[in-house]
Amino acid sequence: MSGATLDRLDARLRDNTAVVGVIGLGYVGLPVACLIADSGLRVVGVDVKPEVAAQVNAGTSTIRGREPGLEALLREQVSAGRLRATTSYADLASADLVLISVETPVSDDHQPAYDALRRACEQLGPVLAEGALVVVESTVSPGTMERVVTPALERSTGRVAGSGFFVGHCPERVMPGRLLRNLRELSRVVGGQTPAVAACMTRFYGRYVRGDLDPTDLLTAELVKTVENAYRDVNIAFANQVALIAEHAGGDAWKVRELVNKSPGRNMLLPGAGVGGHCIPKDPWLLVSAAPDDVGAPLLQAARSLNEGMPSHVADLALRLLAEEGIDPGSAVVAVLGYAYLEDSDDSRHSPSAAAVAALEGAGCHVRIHDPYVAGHQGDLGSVLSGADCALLMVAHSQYRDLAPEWLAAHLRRPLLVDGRRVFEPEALTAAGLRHRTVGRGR
Ligand code: SAJ
Repeated sequence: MSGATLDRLDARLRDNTAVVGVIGLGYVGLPVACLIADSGLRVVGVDVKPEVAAQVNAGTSTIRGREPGLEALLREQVSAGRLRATTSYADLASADLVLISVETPVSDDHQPAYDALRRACEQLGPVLAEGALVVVESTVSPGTMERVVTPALERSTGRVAGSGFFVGHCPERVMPGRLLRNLRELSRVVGGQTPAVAACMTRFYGRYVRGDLDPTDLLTAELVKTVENAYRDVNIAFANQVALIAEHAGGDAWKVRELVNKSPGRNMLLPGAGVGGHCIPKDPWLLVSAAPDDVGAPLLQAARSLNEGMPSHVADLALRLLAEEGIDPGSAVVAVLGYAYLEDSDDSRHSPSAAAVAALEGAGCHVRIHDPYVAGHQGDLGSVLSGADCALLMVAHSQYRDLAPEWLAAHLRRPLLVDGRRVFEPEALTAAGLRHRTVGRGR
């Protein structure tokens, strides 16, 4: 039986009559829905949370933190009638193309957790129009499109992929604070079930993406996204490994990095107090899950373990400073500066600070947390520091970079500081009378 073709979708894209569904209106789906509507197509957004659908229809962004231009673009598209949100999958029956951007976390034992993805496929299938194209934008483990998404859609539609409907994978490359800019500017790998599907997808994404659109197959698209983030995790882990060696050897990893990077073809990243966020801690595990079960991916697993160990490492530096002062951890107050996972961001997902706080409290310390961006921790820095026996800097927020070491020393009950991001010049800390440790620097 000759199945449906992509001709109808192509024709509707050309005359701007295509209807696009977006499943999952989070930090990927919402800006994507706005950009597609802004490109002149009608968009139906579906989210499992009624309050999200209601907020979107009211023109109110559901994304925390500052996202330049997002709420204005959302309001414009909603008032123009090009974008509306619902919790009902039935509204996707008119969609010629459906994007899936639901969460794809990993479980505590580092396995892909596809509940949301499977639910989306199961609920979409019964209403999916004949010949529609379904594109997964969520990051998935290599092999997922073939072994999870396609079978789930074939079961729920009762049709065969490649004739009754088509599948694609176009992983997102967003970063909090730059959602719209990244979606418009960055290149995208466009994985199609067939070259014809990939070509149709590039025509669709070309409506709003100004970066390169690189057509390829489904597996390559899955590998590119998980590899690019595993690459970053391994490189951060290398910097942290050098930091641990330098501390023990009595060296300065920061000076070493500066000189190493003068060597052609070197680009050593920054040691630090840990690796947080929604991408880097998770995506390497999605790649690991595609490795052979018996051998795994030891390099990627070791990198994850090393990076996950940095928060407790810097907490331990604080405990050692306290011990050298003869302060019992059980009676010590430690001020943790920074709770977001990234400087000048309010995003605290997978925050390394949470692990550092747990390590300090586990040793008996009383911990105070400050962060200028994270709700609940935005108190006055001076009062958070006063009465503290030690400060542990976890995030290189600008507010902290601008502090004078003398001001820190004057506000702390005891002049002890651990600098987890080398925000300060160690010599300036010493001159201000602080006893201090910096990650990556030996005594
Ligand atoms: N970090 C270090 N040392 C470094 C760089 C980062 O310790 O040299 C830490 C950060 O403090 C943070 C974590 O790693 O806790 C992640 O930082 P990140 O700069 O990688 O920021 P993310 O998590 O927002 O990464 C995103 C990713 N983009 C996408 O997944 C689409 C990543 O691939 C990008 O490289 C990164 O943004 C970017 O720099 O654009």
